[in-house]
Amino acid sequence: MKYIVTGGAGFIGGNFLHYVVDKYPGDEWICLDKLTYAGNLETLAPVADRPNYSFVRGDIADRDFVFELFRKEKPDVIINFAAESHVDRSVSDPDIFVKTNVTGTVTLLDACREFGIRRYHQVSTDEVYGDLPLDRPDLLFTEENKIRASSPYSASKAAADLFVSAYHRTFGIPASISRCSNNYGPYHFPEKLIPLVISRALNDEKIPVYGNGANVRDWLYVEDHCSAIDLVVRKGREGEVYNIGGHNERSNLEVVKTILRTLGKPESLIEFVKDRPGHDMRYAMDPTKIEKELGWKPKHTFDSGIPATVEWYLSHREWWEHIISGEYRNYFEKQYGL
Ligand code: NAD
Ligand code: TDX
Repeated sequence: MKYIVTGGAGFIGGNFLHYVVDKYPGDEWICLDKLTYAGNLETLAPVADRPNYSFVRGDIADRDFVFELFRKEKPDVIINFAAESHVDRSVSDPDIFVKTNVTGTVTLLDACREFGIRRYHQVSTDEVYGDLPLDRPDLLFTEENKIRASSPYSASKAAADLFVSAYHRTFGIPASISRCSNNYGPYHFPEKLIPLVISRALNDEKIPVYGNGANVRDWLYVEDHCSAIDLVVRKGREGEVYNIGGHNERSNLEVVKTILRTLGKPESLIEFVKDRPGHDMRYAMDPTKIEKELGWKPKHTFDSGIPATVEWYLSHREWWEHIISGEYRNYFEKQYGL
């Protein structure tokens, strides 16, 4: 089988390729990535020399390019990780989120219509369900929840999901969707909370916490997300949505304090800053469907995943130091003024 993995030079797509390329040596894996600020070929170094892996640079929203690639490669499966993924950037520049996340997804679906496909899989997010209140811990997102996006990022991911479902129903595209909670782990770009805290604390720099730090996220170690996607693509039913999450809810302040404790750094590094506009209060996933139907189970808890992640950032300083010394520095100064 021939797979095209879009966005494979990013955080989750990169970890996914590390997970599958050696596990399935009889399959062919093509990474398609535009290499935006978030894409990094250094992330793909662990698989770069494998005979069943190759890389092609391109934009999923470029119709001519995508159609030509499908004509040439005749892929069996598309797994679409490619996206603009940072909520704060979607607040300052929504347009690119529409281009990549919506137009890019529709372009891939149109190529699937034109050339045929065995499976199209859309990597989506819990953020399409909006948020939950802090005072109702009994409430979790199920696949039946309404789509209710809050940010331009989540609106663009929700729109993409609706196109995937519509193309399944109208054109019979054999498509599936998975919606995962917040990921963390190796190769996570340091604009996101956990790698931002680790990289800044290691340099004894201030840690910006939005609002009062009470917002809750449901954290999943990235390898567990990868195993779930692998299962859904191989065994999940067409036309279905699968929620992915590991019941690891933590407030942002708890997350920051846990990392500081793990690194032996003082809590005085914490600086409360202006809140994110429209900031979602709480995400919490109910993964019962994927557990019961496909037998998926996460291997990691927050208590085992955080030390493993901190350890990875300590032993891969060159990976993130390259990033924070580049274009990202300008973004950080504009976003936080710190
Ligand atoms: P990321 O920002 O780290 O990586 C995105 C990748 O997509 C980069 O390599 C980038 O170069 C590439 N890309 C961007 N625009 C492109 C385009 N137009 N054409 C081709 N490639 C393009 O993102 P991530 O955190 O790895 O997220 C991957 C997917 O998982 C996204 O669809 C995201 O919505 C979803 N998701 C992320 C999380 C999370 O916690 N990070 C949780 C749930 C779902
Ligand atoms: O500097 C910060 N300070 C802070 O308090 C940053 C960057 C974040 N935060 C807060 C905002 C959120 O409540 O931490 C929480 C996590 O923030 P992010 O790491 O930006 O993630 P989030 O907005 O929850 O979205 C992530 O999970 C769902 C991914 O970036 C999305 O791509 C995914 O769909």
